Amino acid sequence: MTRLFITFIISAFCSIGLAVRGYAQSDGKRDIVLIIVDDLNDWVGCLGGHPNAKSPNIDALARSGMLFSQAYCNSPQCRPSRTSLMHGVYPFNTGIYFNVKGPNEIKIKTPTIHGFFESNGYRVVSGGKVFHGNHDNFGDAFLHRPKDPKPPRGKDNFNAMRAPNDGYPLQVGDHEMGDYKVASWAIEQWKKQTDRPLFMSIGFYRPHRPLQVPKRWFELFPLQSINRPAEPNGINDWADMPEFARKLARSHAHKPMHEGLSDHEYIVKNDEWDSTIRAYLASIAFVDSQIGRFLKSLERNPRGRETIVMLVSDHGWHLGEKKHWCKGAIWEQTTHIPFIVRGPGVKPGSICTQPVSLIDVYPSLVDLANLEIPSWLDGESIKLQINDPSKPRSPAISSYGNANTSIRTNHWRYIRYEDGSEELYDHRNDPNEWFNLANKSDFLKIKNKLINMIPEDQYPGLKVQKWFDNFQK
Ligand SMILES: [Ca+2]
Ligand SMILES: [Ca+2]
Repeated sequence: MTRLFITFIISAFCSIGLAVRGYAQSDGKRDIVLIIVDDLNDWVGCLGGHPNAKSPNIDALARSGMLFSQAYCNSPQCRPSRTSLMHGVYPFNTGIYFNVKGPNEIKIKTPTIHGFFESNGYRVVSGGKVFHGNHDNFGDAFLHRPKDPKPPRGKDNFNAMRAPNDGYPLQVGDHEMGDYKVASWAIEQWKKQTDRPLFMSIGFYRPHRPLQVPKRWFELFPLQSINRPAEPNGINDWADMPEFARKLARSHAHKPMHEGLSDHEYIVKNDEWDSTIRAYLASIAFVDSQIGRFLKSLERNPRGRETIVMLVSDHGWHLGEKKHWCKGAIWEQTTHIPFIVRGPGVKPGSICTQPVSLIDVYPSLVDLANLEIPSWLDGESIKLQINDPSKPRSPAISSYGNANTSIRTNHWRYIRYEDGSEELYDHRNDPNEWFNLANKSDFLKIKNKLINMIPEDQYPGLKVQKWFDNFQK
């Protein structure tokens, strides 16, 4: 009896000790970690985008929090997507639509998510590729994206203007890779004990091209085991696609053709479809392991605060679906991304199928930090869905220029292009977007409803047709 009583007293004391050390901070503030993966589509286990995909650490994160299974980017390129995410404003409200600068872009004056948290007393640190291109250093610690090792001389196929057939198994250890260094840096930042709560953004670069990672990650995916994306059985997917959509599929983010061939035609001609899928899968498995290294370090909890972890990608990626490659389109495969949140009040293993998009990251993290959401933000917090995943949300809006707009509700995708042509897909029956219903009279009512969701008064932008004229003669 006595021993049991003593054990009880000791364990009660330890529990109190843990509570004080753990979650009883007087200011009630939470640490926040935002992980952004570059060019990662839905080829992760928890989203089921590809049968060969291996992403055990991202999947474990999803199991420990809430997975938003219908999450989208607002722009299918790095610069506009990340600018929109970090400032919390839609591309159609800024004119920032493409990686190339447009003539009408506004200079955003409201603070980035980093600036917001800094002015609210957070220690802000940021490492790896978080912004696209130039940005000022900010916060307490900053790490530029470290460079990656290259293949031996004459073996490097990478050229951003060329087809994405640049997969190569590097003969180096993981520790030589830039993403490994980013994870190590983030682990060190996390360990620092400080009075202030932490806002940390971490940008991982793979599976962005070049698709070059250490050899052992390629070995997880024997070439014979690779599955190509599904194709409609006996139907030409292009048959019901508008001419504008076919041109978009042929384009490579509006870069020149390869001696008259599109990325897809070039890759098929050179029999490099499977090997490129393999290199993309290897790149995902590699980056997943680096994300896992960092997530493991969170178990230490040096500041004793509750922690919110969010993981997203900046846009999706095609590997031959619709005979399209890479980004620069507004179909499911280009826009669908992982979007996971873990933290206090988030039920482990929960899934929300309502649409969410990157515009919602900023207000959601502010809301989850129990701060007031600034009025200039365009997105909506996900707090309502964390409490009840069935609560409806506004559609995800993706822009590729001011007149190429996609509306994604949880059942439908409607696209209107700058020449007025349209696509309409019913995701309940057609998750691959094979059957364009835009010209079918039975669907006129839903189509009109979706058309009404396209924002009016969008900032002007470059016309995509111009690129077609230049590159697809
Ligand atoms: Ca990107
Ligand atoms: Ca089709």
